[in-house]
This record gives sequence, structure tokens and C-alpha cells, in this order.
Amino acid sequence: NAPVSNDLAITRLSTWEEDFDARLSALLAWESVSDKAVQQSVDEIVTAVREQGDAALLEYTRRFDRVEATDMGELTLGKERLESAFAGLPDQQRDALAQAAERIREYHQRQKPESWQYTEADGTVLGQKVTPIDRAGIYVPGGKAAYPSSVLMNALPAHVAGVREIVMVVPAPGGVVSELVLAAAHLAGVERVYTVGGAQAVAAMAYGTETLPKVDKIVGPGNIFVATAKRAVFGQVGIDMIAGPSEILVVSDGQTDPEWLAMDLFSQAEHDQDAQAILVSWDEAHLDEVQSAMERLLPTLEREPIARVSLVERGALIACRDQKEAMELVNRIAPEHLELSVADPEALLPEVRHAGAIFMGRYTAEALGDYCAGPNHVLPTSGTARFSSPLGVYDFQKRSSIIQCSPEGASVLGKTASVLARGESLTAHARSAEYRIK
Ligand code: HSO
Ligand code: ZN
Repeated sequence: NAPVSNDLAITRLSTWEEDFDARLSALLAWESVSDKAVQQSVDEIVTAVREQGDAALLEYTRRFDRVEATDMGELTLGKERLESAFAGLPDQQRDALAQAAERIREYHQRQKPESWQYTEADGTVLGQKVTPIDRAGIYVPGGKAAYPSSVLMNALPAHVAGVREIVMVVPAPGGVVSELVLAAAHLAGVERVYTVGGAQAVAAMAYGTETLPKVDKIVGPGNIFVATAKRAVFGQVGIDMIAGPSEILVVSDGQTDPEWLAMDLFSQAEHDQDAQAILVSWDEAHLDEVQSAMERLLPTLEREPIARVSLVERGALIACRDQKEAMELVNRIAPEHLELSVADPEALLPEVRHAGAIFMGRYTAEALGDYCAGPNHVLPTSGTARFSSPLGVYDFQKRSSIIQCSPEGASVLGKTASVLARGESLTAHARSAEYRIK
């Protein structure tokens, strides 16, 4: 009998090692989706749906999801169906989902930007008007990745933004769709759900079919076909980000229970083999303790095989010299999720420049934010927190500028515009401005 071993071959790094920079870079490297074969088949699908509408959508749904529908009506779920999904949930799930929705709504309400304007001395008014997009389309992956929490996180900001119509697509392989997903759609103000998925669903939302209305913006995660299709239709419609695998970076001062930290790291690793979980501490003995806790607890996870691959392939426990060095690492990594598992997180907050969401203190597990704290869990991944933000109300709105010239204002601006227009040899511009000079 071979001895049972719980060893976890997770990468251990120390910032003082000579090749630390190179090893960290290798660990963080992530190729964003691009694959020639996928690209080609997505192009074909998009063209077919664009040209043949419902017929192509039904055909691909038969082929990829094994659903034999001959009419899109069979794949359309209206408001009543969504409501009854909600009503039919076990009490506990219904309450938890409603509570999460309420908190997420409350948080996003505060994100609503205001329109503004100001009046100059001569009576000219300048301003900015904020308006929602008319129609949003939410993509929800099928099968195991169909997270009801993600339905709330994607649809509620649109609803709060004042989007007139929110539609959702979710593949239902073999005709099976999650009641929790439909219930979440009901809570988040989704008008209709179409049980279609893949590149064909993205194409349908981008171009519209006889049944499925063309939307103005498509948001939501998906596999490589969905991501590639979103890239392909960008410009025709707006899209959110193309998300990479989920990541967490935990900074610990050595005083948090190693089991808590192990489970926080697992909560990211269990999402996906490509997910990334990294712990940084200036207490090396603590890293050993966390590693032991991980070895002990990993076999108790339902998704152990997935988590193990993620931890071995992409995870790391990093020893650093001090707090300052830990914060330098934070900003270099620009993590999607950052847990500051320390006694005084407020003292570190000013040092955080790049992170999608910051979880402050030992009690703030990422899992609480994933479901119900209130802020959005759709966050910039793979270091893109350097230049982008969580999904929010602002992603479903746009701004129009407002200019209203008084006669006096037109006269003053006319002179400036005329000079600049003649400098560009655009005489119609110049004369249009000059007409209005007193
Ligand atoms: N951690 C994921 C969100 C999620 N977790 C959904 C559980 N369900 C990406 O932020
Ligand atoms: Zn999660």
C-alpha cells in the first residue's frame, strides 16, 4: 500500500530570491482568448444568424444544445415563467436570493451619476446629460457555471441605470434550465429569457432576429466561443470586458486563522482550473501553517480536483520582507480581488492603487462579496484593474453633452470658431459661425 499523501505542490516564492521577478511574471502570465479555429467557426455562426435569423438560431441550438425546437416561442420564457420560478423556490433560497438582490440594488443606487449644467456670464449654458441605454442583453453560461449570483450582478446595475428592457440568454442543454437562474432574473428586472447560448446567442442579440430583439449592449461571462463572438460584434453593439479567469490575492499579517485563509484561497481555486489564488505574508512560519491547513482541508472539497489543478498550476505562497513590500506586490499584480487580512486594513488602504475589489480585514471573506455584500462581483481580471473598474450602473449609461448659446455667447464664440475654421480651410464652418456674430 502506497502511503496516502496530502502534499500540495503549490509554488513557494520569496521576494529576496534572485529570480523572483521572472518567476512571478511567469506565474501571472495569462494569454487572453484567441484561437484561429474558434474564430473561424464563430465568424460562420455570426454570419448565419445575421442572415437567417431565428432559423439559424434554432438550427445551432439543435446541434449544440440538443434541443429540438422548431419555433423560437418554445425557447422564450416570459415574465410569468420567471416569477413562478421565484415563487417555487424553497423558502430559504428565495429569502437569501431576495436579500442579496436588495443589498446589491441598494449599493448600486448610490452609483447613479447626476446630469449637470452651468451657465456662463453671457447666458450660454453648458452641461452633460446622463441617459441609460435602451436595451441590454445579459449572457448567462449554462450548466455548472450558471451562477444566479452573476445574474443579479449583471442585470441589477442595468435595472438601476434605468435600462428600458433587459433580456437574457442562457443555454439549456438537453432543455434543462436552472430555476435559481430564472428566479434571479425575475428579481433583477429581466423582461424575457431566451434559452439559447453560445456564439449564436451573442450574434442574435447583436443583430436581432425575428424573435430576439437587437440589444445595445451585451454583458456577462462565457466560454471561449462566447468571448470570441463578443469581440466579433463589438462596435455593432457595446460589450463589457472580456474576462480572464478569476483571481484572489490575500495579504496576511500572520494573525488570521490559517484555515480561514486556506478556505479563502480555495474559494477562488474551486471556480476554475485556470483560477489564481496567491497569499503574501511577511511571516514565513505563517505561510507554512497555511500550507498545512491547505493540505488538510483540500481533500474535503467537493471540487477538489479543480481546486488542486488551479493551486498547483497557478497558485503561490509568497514570503516578503515587510508590509511595504507586500503593498508593492499588490500594485504590481493589480488583483481582481484583494483581501487585506490584517489588524488595521485602513492603514494599508491608502497604499492600494490597483485592485478590482478590496476586502478589508479578517472577517471580510471574498465569498461574502461574491454573493451578497452589495458591490458588484464582475471585476477586472488579469491585471486590468490598472485601467478598469467593476461592472456598474455607469456601464449601462452614456453621456450627452449640452450646448446652448445665448446670442451674445454665439457672437463671442463665432469669432474664435471662424478663425479656427479658416485655419482648417473649412469655409462653410467659418461662415456658419460668422452669420451669428453681431
Ligand atoms: N468569484 C466570482 C464570482 C462568483 N463566486 C459567483 C461565486 N459565484 C468572480 O468574481
Ligand atoms: Zn467566487
